[in-house]
Amino acid sequence: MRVTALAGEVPAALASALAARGLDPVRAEALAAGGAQVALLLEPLADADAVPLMREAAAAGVDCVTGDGWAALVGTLARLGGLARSGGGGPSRIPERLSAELGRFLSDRQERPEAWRTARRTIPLERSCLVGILNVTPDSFSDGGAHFAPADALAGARAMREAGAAILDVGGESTRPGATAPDEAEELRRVVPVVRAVAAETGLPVSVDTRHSRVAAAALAAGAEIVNDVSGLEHDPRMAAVVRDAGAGVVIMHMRGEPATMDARATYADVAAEVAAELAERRDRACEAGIAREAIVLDPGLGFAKRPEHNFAVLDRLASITALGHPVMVGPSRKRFLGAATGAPVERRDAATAAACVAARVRGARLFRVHDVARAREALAVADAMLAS
Ligand code: PMM
Repeated sequence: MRVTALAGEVPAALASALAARGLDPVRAEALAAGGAQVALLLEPLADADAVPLMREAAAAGVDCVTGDGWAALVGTLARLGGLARSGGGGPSRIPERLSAELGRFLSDRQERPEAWRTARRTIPLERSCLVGILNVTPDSFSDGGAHFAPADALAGARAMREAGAAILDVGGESTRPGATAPDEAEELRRVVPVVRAVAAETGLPVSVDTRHSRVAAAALAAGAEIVNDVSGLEHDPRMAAVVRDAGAGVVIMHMRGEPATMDARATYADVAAEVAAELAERRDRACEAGIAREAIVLDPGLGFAKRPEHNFAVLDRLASITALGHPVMVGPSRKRFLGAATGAPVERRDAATAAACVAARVRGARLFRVHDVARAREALAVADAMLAS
């Protein structure tokens, strides 16, 4: 059974109003957080668990609606905490596994990940963190060929650093829908020299965008410190061990199937809940493989096995993913769903990209993978200033 957050809330406004009236800021924050309304979904729910859950929820002051194999709970964090503690297996209490899952959900949700641990440093995330895209591919959908030669890649990396990128993401495989993958030797040949030069010359943390453990291992040895795996560590069974052994940071992104076939798998009944649940499973497997929790960033995979309406729903309900307690990255840059909303062709989607980044920032994302770093950074500076207030 999995517990999924259905919506976020904004206790910060109440905390700041209380602090402005003289309450100790730490107490104001605790009070505001405890009083915030939270909606969540328990699924799948065994029939036998529904009755004790409804009874204990009523006793704890939590609203509970149940259906065929699921329950939705709405209540303040303080009351949901009380419900989680009512476990213990006695006849009048909720079953132990239910209270344990609920307790785990509430403690994940309380995590405020303000930093990301990589193989070489800790990257602060109090403010928006811009991840510049360096695709060393001849055929990426939006910048194909622009950085294909190593000298061009280095010039692009320097320009992105000047524009405010805090991380550079080097990829040698185009993952656009329907793309055919290069063989591993070709991917290695494209990526490794660029990673080595960019890491040495810019001093910025470099991530390698790959689904292949051999490419990841070679890039990490050449100076990369993060693995950005669009398959969420599913494609290559050796990838998790490579990340663990290097102590690398890792982006676990959501996708279904393979880039060549993923569009056929864009079917969801409740996209935000399903993406969050599938990411949570991949996160759990990564932790079981020995990857440190502080090394993991989650990404909903905008444009991967998602139709335009799915991408907008996931952005709006990013709370389902931020509630898992990891920093969240989004990569809306120049993607088709932005064209669906604006009518703009791929070469004129940077304003829409910046708008999508701001929307995601307001919903809790901290890392933004973009082509036009300067434009996104300017837009996010406004969102950062607003949220810091
Ligand atoms: N999108 C692309 C490639 N890699 N990685 C992460 N973490 N998130 C993304 O959204 C993502 C990615 C495809 O876009 P591109 O061809 O412009 O790089």
